[in-house]
Amino acid sequence: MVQVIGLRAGAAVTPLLKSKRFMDLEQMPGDELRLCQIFDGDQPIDDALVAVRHTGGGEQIVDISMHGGPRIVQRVLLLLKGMGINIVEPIELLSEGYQTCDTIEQEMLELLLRAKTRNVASWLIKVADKLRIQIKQSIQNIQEGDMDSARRWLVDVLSNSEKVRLLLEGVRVVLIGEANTGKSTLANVLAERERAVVSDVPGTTRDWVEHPGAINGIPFTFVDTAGIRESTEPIEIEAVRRAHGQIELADLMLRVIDISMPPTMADRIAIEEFNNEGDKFIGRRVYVWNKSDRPMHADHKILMERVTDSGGVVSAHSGEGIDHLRNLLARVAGVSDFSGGGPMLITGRQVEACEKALSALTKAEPDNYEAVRWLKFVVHKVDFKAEDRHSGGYN
Ligand SMILES: Nc1nc2c(ncn2[C@@H]2O[C@H](COP(=O)(O)OP(=O)(O)OP(=O)(O)O)[C@@H](O)[C@H]2O)c(=O)[nH]1
Ligand SMILES: [Mg+2]
Repeated sequence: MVQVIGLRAGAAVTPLLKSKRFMDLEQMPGDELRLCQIFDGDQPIDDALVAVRHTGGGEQIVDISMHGGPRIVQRVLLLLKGMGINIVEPIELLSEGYQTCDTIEQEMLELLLRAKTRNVASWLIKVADKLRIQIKQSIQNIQEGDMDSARRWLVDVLSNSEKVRLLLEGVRVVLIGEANTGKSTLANVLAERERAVVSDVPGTTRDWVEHPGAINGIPFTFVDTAGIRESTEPIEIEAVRRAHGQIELADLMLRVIDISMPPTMADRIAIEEFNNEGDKFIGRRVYVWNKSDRPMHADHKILMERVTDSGGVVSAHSGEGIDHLRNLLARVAGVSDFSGGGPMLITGRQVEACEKALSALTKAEPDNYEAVRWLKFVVHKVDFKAEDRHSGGYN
């Protein structure tokens, strides 16, 4: 939703909108919603529901709820900007205290604006305080000569930082498999949304489609790709090439096999790959046999036995096995035990500072002063060069 606020905001946005009924947004009562079309010049670009609120101070607040995705919203923002409307970045909406917060708090607030689930948002709010407390504790440990505790904590917190990326950006699961195995249907079910185009014509999906979803409050993105099959059609060859490109970007690979059809050569090769130690996806693969509501082709039994803890049998239609699959995906991604736990480093800057602190502590002759400085830097970004090494001391 785009919100336009200001004196005569209604009049300002009226040129963008058309509706069946004559519409003067300035006069529109506050308890009405109106269906409009948004125009870029003569070109309609989206439908929108529009409401106008009139504040006591003579300002108007126009809410424009659009139908389309981020690109449409971006286009509307550009149009508004072109009309002289000032675009406010989310960060500017943070409270006035933002500038005076310490750096951990500021970074947390910035990430909070992008949190994809409620769970992640509440985790972020708590994690900043936990981190600050732990950093202070580590500084105190070093000052008291207990370098081991500080080192141990740093090693521990640094080893968790990859998990933070999954929590913030979401786990990326790419669905691959032969055409018509039910990848799009399954991606919809997993994301608990209806979005991708599904049909019984093999080769329906021609490009990859992202379905944002969540498993137990952890964001997941399910990436539906074009079915992998031999084709001489250029568009389809390109789609398959792009599917392979998506595999490279994924955290997990979910292979979908049609249980009701005879296994194909590609299915058999995939089974061989599952336990191939040399493969970079080892431990990050989940295989499912979809369409369990149909009679099973006997040849699959032996293949399934070769894939341990695979994901098993599911039906995107009946829902059989879907809960098990969702839990398995969370487990394989390493986020199933996430309960908010202890402190974590939430930005690259924090990770870098902790790495420097750790390396200062693990030198042949540990540099405690340097370590404390980097730990303090995690909490408060300061310009090191401007600080005199000998003037400040530890505190
Ligand atoms: N019986 C049954 N049919 C299913 C199931 N899942 C998908 N289908 C059907 O299988 C057909 C293919 O499904 P899609 O989801 O389009 O398959 P796809 O793998 O995305 O196909 P491409 O995009 O062509 O590669 C559709 O007719 C679906 O309704 C299932 O669990 N059971
Ligand atoms: Mg598809």
